[in-house]
Amino acid sequence: MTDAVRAALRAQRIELPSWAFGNSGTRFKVFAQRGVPRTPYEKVEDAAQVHRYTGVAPTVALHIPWDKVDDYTDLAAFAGECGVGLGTINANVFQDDDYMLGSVTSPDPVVRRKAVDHLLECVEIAAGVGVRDVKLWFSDGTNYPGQDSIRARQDRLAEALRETYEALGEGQRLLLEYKLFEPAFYTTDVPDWGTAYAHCLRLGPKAQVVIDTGHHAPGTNIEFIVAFLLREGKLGAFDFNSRFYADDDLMVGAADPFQLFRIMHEIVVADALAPEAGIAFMLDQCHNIEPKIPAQIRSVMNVQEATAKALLVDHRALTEAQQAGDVLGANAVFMDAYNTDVRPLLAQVRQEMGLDPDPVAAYARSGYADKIVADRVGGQQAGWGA
Ligand code: PSV
Ligand code: MN
Ligand code: MN
Repeated sequence: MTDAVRAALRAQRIELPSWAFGNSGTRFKVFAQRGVPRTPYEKVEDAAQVHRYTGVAPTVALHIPWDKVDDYTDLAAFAGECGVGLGTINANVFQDDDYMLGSVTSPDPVVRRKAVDHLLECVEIAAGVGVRDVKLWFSDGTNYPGQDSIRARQDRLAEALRETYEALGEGQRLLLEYKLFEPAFYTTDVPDWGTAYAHCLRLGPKAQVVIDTGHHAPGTNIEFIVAFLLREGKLGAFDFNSRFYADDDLMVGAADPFQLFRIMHEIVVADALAPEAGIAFMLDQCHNIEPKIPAQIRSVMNVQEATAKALLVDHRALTEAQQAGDVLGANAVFMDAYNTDVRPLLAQVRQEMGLDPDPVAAYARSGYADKIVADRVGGQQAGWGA
């Protein structure tokens, strides 16, 4: 059993967000850190450090235009030299004055055209560097009852998604991310998994839903959503992070490691962990007060720990207890796995991969943090505060 568990952990893949490496903050203050990347190339370099010490984070997601470069093929080649590859292309139609009343759902057709053109540009960028996924999140919505027609906005959304979907190449996917609220406070045009699911279903097989773990009402049973979407073949990806209150973007597994375990359990039960299963496990986080590279390393480790625990669930015993109606027995099997200390197992997995068993310590010893402080003067913001 542990051979299979260790093999699954060695094969696991977690994608890093380029924006986690830049300065970020809240709407109150961005605390600048020294040595942060000044260019997308430097973000890729930092992401490569995370992969170097964890061995399971070989791709870095880009956010356009935060990571706009003249030549994406060149950036992809540079990433290759650093030992990583480019991952999901994230569209950004939420930081332009034109989008005050929405992007693809704006009442203004000129604004809608501009937004869809950006989505098409993202599809093209992805295709140009052989990337499978284009991820769409819309800040679109309204602040006041009566401000705009809820129905008309759904029609405009469907139209924009259709045009983008039609542009996808062979093997490409459109990933639609939902979020309950913010920045819109009354209605949001893609507020929940049901809305995202319904649009993806209409679009076709290349459209799938993204679950950002920070995008739900408090108390939402996210693992139920995971189970449902997996069963329907409509779960495309995760944006992992954790939250105490709203969309906090804290390190995954920091606020609620038990929830992360429950999510990973549904993944394991559905046999959806391996990269071939097609679920992209991405981080979507901001490190406002903590050092960014170690925070990404810690986040990857947190996902690995939850995954290892999920892989250790005794499924035979669990099924037996479930079928016997043994409520407490089933729960005990589940909790036994959760309460296992998997850190020695993961240390062993890392050694089998030729890595240091302690990625955080290995990175700290490397001197990279001092080097970037010395080399890089004047970091750029991740985009949120820009
Ligand atoms: C929106 O809150 C979101 O989760 C989307 O995924 C954006 O692309 C991302 O944050 C940027 O951090
Ligand atoms: Mn997200
Ligand atoms: Mn978010």
